[in-house]
Amino acid sequence: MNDTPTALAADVARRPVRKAGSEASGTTDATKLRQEILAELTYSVGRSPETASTRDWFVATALAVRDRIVDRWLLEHAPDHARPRKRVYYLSLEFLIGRLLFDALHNLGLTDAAREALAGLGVELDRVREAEPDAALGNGGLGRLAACFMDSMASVGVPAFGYGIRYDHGLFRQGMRDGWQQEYPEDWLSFGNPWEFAHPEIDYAIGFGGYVEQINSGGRAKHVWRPAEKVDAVAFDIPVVGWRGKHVNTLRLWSARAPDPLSLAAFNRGDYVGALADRVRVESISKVLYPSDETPAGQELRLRQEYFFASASLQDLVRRHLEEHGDLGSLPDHVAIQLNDTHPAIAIPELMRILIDLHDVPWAEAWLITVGTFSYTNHTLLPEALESWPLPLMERLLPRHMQIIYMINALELETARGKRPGDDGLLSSVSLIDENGGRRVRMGVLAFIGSHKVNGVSALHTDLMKQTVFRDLHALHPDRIVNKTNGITFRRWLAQANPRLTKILIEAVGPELLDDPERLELLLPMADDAGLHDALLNARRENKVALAKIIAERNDVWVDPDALFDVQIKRIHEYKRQLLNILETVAVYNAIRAQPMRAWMPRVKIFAGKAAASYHQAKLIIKLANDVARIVNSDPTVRGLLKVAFLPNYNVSLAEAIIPAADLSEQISTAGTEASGTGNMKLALNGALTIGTLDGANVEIRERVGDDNIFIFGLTAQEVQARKQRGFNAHAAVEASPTLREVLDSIRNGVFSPDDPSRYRGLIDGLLDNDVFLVTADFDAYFDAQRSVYRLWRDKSAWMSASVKNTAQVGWFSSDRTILEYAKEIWNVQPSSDLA
Ligand code: 26V
Repeated sequence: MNDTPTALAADVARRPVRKAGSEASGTTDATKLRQEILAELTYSVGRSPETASTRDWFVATALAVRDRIVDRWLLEHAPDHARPRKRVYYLSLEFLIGRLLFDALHNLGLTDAAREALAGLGVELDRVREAEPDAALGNGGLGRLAACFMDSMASVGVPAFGYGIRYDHGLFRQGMRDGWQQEYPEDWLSFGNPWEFAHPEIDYAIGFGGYVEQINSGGRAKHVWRPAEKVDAVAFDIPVVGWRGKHVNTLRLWSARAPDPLSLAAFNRGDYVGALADRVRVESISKVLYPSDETPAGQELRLRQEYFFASASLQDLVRRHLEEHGDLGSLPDHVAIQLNDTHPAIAIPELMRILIDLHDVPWAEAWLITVGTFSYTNHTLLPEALESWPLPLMERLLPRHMQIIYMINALELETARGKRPGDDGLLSSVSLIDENGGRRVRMGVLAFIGSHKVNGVSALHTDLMKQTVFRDLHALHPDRIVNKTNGITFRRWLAQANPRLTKILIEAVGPELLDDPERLELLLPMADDAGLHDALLNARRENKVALAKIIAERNDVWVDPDALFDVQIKRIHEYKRQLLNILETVAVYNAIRAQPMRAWMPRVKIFAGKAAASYHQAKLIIKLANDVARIVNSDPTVRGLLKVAFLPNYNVSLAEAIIPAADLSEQISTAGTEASGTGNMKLALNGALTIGTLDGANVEIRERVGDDNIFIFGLTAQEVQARKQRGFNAHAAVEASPTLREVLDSIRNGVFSPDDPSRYRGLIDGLLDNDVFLVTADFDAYFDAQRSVYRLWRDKSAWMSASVKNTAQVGWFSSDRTILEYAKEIWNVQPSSDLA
């Protein structure tokens, strides 16, 4: 056969391969895949190979790959599919999934076939990969965790639906203007989404507002909610294929539609804008992802989003359950609903309403069903991030839910009174209604009491939950809080992101590694093997060259791939202490300037992350990083030995480029504030050494990799608490540290902001007056830990040995392990990998 693109297209046109049948599924034959891609290009995209853009090739490839997934997917969801196993419904307002092409190719074992198929058409797979927009339907850790969990549930065979919102616009695109963050709208759907199936026939009416009517139904009082307003929730499904293509789950995202496309009356009056006004207002619900903020979510639209997706998801799963099992009494036997933070917690009173008002289930039974079905994950202890809603807003938007919440509260308080008579402090702390400063509904309390299990995301975080925010609820329900330390999918964060490292690891411990990441431990006896070190160093260097190229393109800064790449990538927040890292950078800069001719070791400080649009302090920290970068990078005394780069628009794809090139991983939050962290796991897996505080999952990383292979510094969570109680004085800490003093003086006096010398006066004075996150308290310890880093870096083989020991001992942080723990201890679901 003539293999030129045109000849192939003609051939395909004669024998179109529209759908991969069962015989085609799983084949890794490049020729067949090439025909399928060409068929999609021709019949679905409507382009010829000669005129196709890279994006067209991406769409055609994605559609061809999607076809391979669909047969298995439909099989698993067939109505006559044996006896359906218990399912998990993962409710999350965020799914930070990133690009999907390599996920699907890798899990189906088609990456090489796709590369070959496209190469035969003169198209490069890596360019096609870049044409896919990042699906950024999340803010950070919580959303990325949901995406890793979707991959792991499909991989270990936990039947699951992820439920969320199909935002038209995901997290804003971050631009830089003169070092200041600028937010631009993100438009991932502008060219369509080849992974999704629109299901306009799956739609549910979601009510808002109105009033509750009490009617007499056969002698019993019955409540009927008469909403003033209705919004339709329409389903869009993305199939999620697991490792080796064995299982396919569904990510079902809801989009808001107005029941009426326009007001004809207004249109006929000539009011064309007014004719669309209602529709625009209603559809704004799924318009844009809510950015996480330093201020509590106070806006009505956010509450509407929460109820919209919680209600649609519950209506959907209740309908499915009734079809399959007939009655709602058995719901907890067949359904586990996981609440990803409190954002979907309104689902608890919604299920109560469905049971009581729509299905006549008595209260006590309804409550048992509800608690048996729900469980809740907490992701933060920061008081400002704990959700609560003003009573008047709740009363107005969800009047029936408010009645149910009052009733839940009354019963819970009665139980509490029974257990601890006369303890009024306890009663006000476990009440669903916060009476301090404007009455509000506490969503954390609602999620806690409506769930049979509540989990933290690292051992330390879970302990702190028991001691702080949930202390009294924990005393009343001592078996409810459990720990489920987070994990990451190794398929994305090792195999896809770092193929060079993966190849070496497979050669060292065997291909079974891809099924069982704990096999990485087999590397341990080779930790000092010079040949292995060389191979790893070469792979790392190539990754660093690739990152250096990105830094040159985006920041116009040249960095030396042989320098130590010191990386801090995460949301910009005061508690994560990017400022501490910048202060140390300035200290090094001062030291180089003081003794320019000393043998300084080349290092590159790499930052990336977004700040919430209204978080002024975080945006100022970004500006400071950029100001320091500008001065340091262009100072001839530094001679390129220290470089600073703030890479704009951090997202999943940029993380995939940075993590394989990192030598040092910055995990330096104030102890007790970072619930877990997951970037820490990704970086350690890829061989970076961690410099970090005893916070979140760092504690468990240290337990596994050993004290000698991690740089731990600073106050512990307990010490932080004690210092704060005593009243911490930053002035004293600064007086005790000449290095820190010089650093703060130089920033305060405008050394890095000659165009506006007072720019950082407020920042530095604020730090001295009220150092909430104890940056100054930990500075010296951090500075010393950085010196230990450089001492080890000088000894290449000692460094590489520590690096190997990191990779070897973090297999436990696979999200497959996390999901198996949830399945066993929270959901009571049997994963198919456990089935005979
Ligand atoms: C808060 C808000 C409040 C305003 C509206 C939107 C919004 C969205 C998110 C949040 C809180 C985010 C909490 C979060 O992302 N926590 C992170 O969860 C990770 C996964 O468990 C964990 O690794 C991180 O340590 C933790 O910060």
